[in-house]
Amino acid sequence: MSNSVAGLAGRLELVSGDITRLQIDAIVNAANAQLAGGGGVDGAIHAAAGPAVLEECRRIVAAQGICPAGNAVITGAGRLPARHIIHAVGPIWHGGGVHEAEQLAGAYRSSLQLATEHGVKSIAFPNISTGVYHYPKQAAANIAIATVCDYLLTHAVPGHVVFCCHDAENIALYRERLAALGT
Ligand code: AR6
Repeated sequence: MSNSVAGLAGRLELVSGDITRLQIDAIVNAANAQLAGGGGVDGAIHAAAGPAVLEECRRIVAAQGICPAGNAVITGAGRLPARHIIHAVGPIWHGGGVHEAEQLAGAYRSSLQLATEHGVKSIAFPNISTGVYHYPKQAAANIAIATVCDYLLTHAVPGHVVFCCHDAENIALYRERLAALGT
């Protein structure tokens, strides 16, 4: 690990539990390309945020089309304590040969770029693509942490990034990886 990455430790945090409960500027949703809502963390976020957010998603798709894997859009957060929801679309795992890694990194990077553009000071990510989309969790954790670290090394905003893990396997993977960074 390089010294510069070790210096990021204070800007990274691991939290376990429900992302909808976090008091933070922005939470990231693991959305589908249609931004149509669904199960998993997407279902939990829309259920907690209320219908205004799904309506905003519909307007975005009507205006600019679907959000392909590797990209993200930003909306308000409805009834959630956060100020923004960033809807990131991760890849469906097809075995690793159809650019899934680039798309997963893109989902994290696009979310961070939106956060910077909107002055988001703190942002929480779920473990994008590791549920219904079946991305292998170890590989996804490595990509998520590496992509966030790369971005933070060259951007002061967002200042603080939370990895919000909901299942025991992801919590253990992130704990181990972040400990290696000194967090
Ligand atoms: N807070 C934080 N993390 C959660 C929560 C929660 N409340 N609930 C689940 N997770 P998934 P994907 C974790 O399936 O694989 C949807 O139907 C969960 O442990 O939500 O990107 C969308 O509409 C898992 O590690 O998202 C898409 O169609 C992680 O969230 C599709 O699923 C991601 O699991 C996206 O699939």
